[in-house]
Amino acid sequence: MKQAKFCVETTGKVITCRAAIAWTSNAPLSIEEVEVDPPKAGEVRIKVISSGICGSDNHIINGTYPVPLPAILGHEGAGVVESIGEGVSTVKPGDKVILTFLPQCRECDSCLHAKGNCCLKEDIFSPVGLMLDGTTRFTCRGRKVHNVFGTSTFTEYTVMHEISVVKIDDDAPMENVCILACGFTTGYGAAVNRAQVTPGSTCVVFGLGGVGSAVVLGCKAAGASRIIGIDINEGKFEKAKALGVTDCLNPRNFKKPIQQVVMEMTGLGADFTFEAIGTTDTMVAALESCNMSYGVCVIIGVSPAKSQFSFDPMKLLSGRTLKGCLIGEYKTRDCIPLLVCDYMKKKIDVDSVITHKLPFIKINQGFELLQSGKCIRCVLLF
Ligand code: PAD
Ligand code: ZN
Repeated sequence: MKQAKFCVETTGKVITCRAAIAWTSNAPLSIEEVEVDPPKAGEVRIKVISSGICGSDNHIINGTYPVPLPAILGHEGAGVVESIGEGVSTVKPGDKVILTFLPQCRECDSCLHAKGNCCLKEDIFSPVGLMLDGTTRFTCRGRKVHNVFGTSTFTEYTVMHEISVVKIDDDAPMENVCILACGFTTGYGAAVNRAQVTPGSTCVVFGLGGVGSAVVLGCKAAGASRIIGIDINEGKFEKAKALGVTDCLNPRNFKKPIQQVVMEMTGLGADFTFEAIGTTDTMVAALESCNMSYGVCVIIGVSPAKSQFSFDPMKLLSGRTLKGCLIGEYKTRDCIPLLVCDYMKKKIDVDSVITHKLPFIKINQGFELLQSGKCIRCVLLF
């Protein structure tokens, strides 16, 4: 199979390269040769350098987060711009970029609001898997292949809208910054931005995977004095403690609900709780684990399609706050470059969340590591 090269010779031409295709759910991804069209107006074609495997990719594979298939998954990438379409002004060929699932168009109601970050050009809540003009840039074996969230990083080359492409520092280390496209930023920002964890506070983190680990780092950076980590996989506890968790709990070791255990441990409940798993039961448990009067609960996990969660509204009447957030409430194109700089200045420890690195073609092994709970974050290198 011919390896595509990054050079001006490819500008304006179709690039043939390797990609991992999800033909159906509940099946391994298939490494195939794909054709990647040149970028149209407002689009950017990118050579992918690294990509994390996120819990949300796994939800797509197991069908709890349905997207149109066949598709190229992956939404946590870093790469280099190969070519740009007409009118693109914020990146140029050769620029190092982060490939994020949440655009920042800087024109919509959310983008123009000081706090909103859920750009209305997103394709995550009812995904269509196509570019904004309703077509796709990927073809495999004569069939059109969808993108995922306008990102698609499990491919050697991808095409994205300029509004989802984040230019970063020329010296950024490209192997690790990919997780600033989603997992790290999501967890860290949930603590420092969305919850605004306060010094001396008690925090509870439900789920100690890639996202939950970044929540822990955010709580610690904000000065939390006690961080309770909750996971059914005790294999996660050693790493969690190294990151800053002070107490680890496995709900399966208790007969009573875990929120009751947290109440007993903290007296009146935690100041801040975070759900980084994606089940409605753990969302209710997180809400009920925070202080009835001033506790703040932040939902991060992606729940299965069409699920609903119910709780006694009196839980809020007493003063609790229930929030959710996407990618740590950061406006992606404005804020991710600053996080990359913080990482390069060693102010945030992105590396500690990455436990495994694999060549891209071993992507299914990466998913096995995630599904078996043996990794925190696995990064694929292209
Ligand atoms: P992960 O699989 O690395 O971590 C999930 C963790 O939860 C694992 O350690 C599991 O053992 C643990 N777990 C599973 N079930 C339970 C349970 N019942 N009780 C306690 N622990 C449990 O995934 P991740 O960290 O990449 O992602 C976590 C969630 O965050 C997932 O739902 C993903 O879709 C979501 C997410 N949200 C955003 C956002 O912007 N809101 C971004 C990225 C990921
Ligand atoms: Zn917008």
